[in-house]
Amino acid sequence: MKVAIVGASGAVGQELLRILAERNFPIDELLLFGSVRSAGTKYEFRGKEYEVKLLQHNDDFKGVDFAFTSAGAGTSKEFADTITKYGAIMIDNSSAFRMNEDVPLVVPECNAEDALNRPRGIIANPNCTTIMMVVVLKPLEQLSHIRRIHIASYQSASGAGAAAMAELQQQYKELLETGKVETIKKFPHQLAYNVIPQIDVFTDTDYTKEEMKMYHETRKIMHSDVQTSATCVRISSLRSHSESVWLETERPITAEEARKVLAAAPGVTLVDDPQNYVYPMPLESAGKDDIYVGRVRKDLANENGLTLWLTGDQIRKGAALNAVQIAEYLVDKK
Ligand code: 2RA
Repeated sequence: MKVAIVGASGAVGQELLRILAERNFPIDELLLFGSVRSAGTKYEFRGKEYEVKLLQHNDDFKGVDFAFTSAGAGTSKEFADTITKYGAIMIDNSSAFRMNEDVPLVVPECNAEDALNRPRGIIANPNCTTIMMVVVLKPLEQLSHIRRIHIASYQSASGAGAAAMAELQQQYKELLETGKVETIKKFPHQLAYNVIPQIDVFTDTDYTKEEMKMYHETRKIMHSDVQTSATCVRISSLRSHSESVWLETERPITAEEARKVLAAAPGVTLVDDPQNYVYPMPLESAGKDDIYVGRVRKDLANENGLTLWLTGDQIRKGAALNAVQIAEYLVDKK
């Protein structure tokens, strides 16, 4: 396979390199692309050095089988035709095409087969908070249709990229050294010792874009009429997002039933022994592939309700790993 990574220097681009190597993805030729800023940077992959090329409108994508793009929605929109012109399958991590009718939005554990119908040669990777949640919802939906979901998310600095992680660390350093935070660029407020109830910009629904992504993307991936209401919050953990999820099903399902299907579900690890202080936490899910779920219990405020807590590494399953799993599914289908 000839594989390209667009946005190779970013947090997701770097994780893609690690995951492709770890999973032994069949690569004969690897091309790395980036902006003027990252062009010329060298990275090692399976013992060989690769230099990042400047992304341009030319024939660089001729012969490419899979192009993993993670350089922002603007770049994806501008370069989609250039990337797919010679038949490369573009697996796009940005929000550029997620809700387009002619672009499938895929989480392999939920709707892998949607990836087979891609009229534009583009497959969209959903937003991280959505991916993590639908992996857990899918086995529950098979027990009984999920009608409604309420979510509060607890999102790490890493969701805003490598520079945001560095900014959080810098803020703690400044607090220790001077007692005052000087560096606030990536977040609207100081994040160190704080929580910020805003991720992305507000829309005219009074929900943020991140929260609206959870509404629309969940319906598209699950082929469902489910109603979703989310509050997405940035917390000062470094890596791995968490979500508190309340769901209402058509028939009541017990916590035991839910635990049983979750324990058997692909991509999910059940960590649910609260009496012994055992539940998922971001420090433990960071760097791991699965979505960890626990605190599974009946919703005391709703007869048909169930509530649970999940955490997952959003750079891995929430982005790079999901993209590679889509490509693996397509390689298997060939
Ligand atoms: C964040 N992953 O945490 C989100 C952006 N989609 O910022």
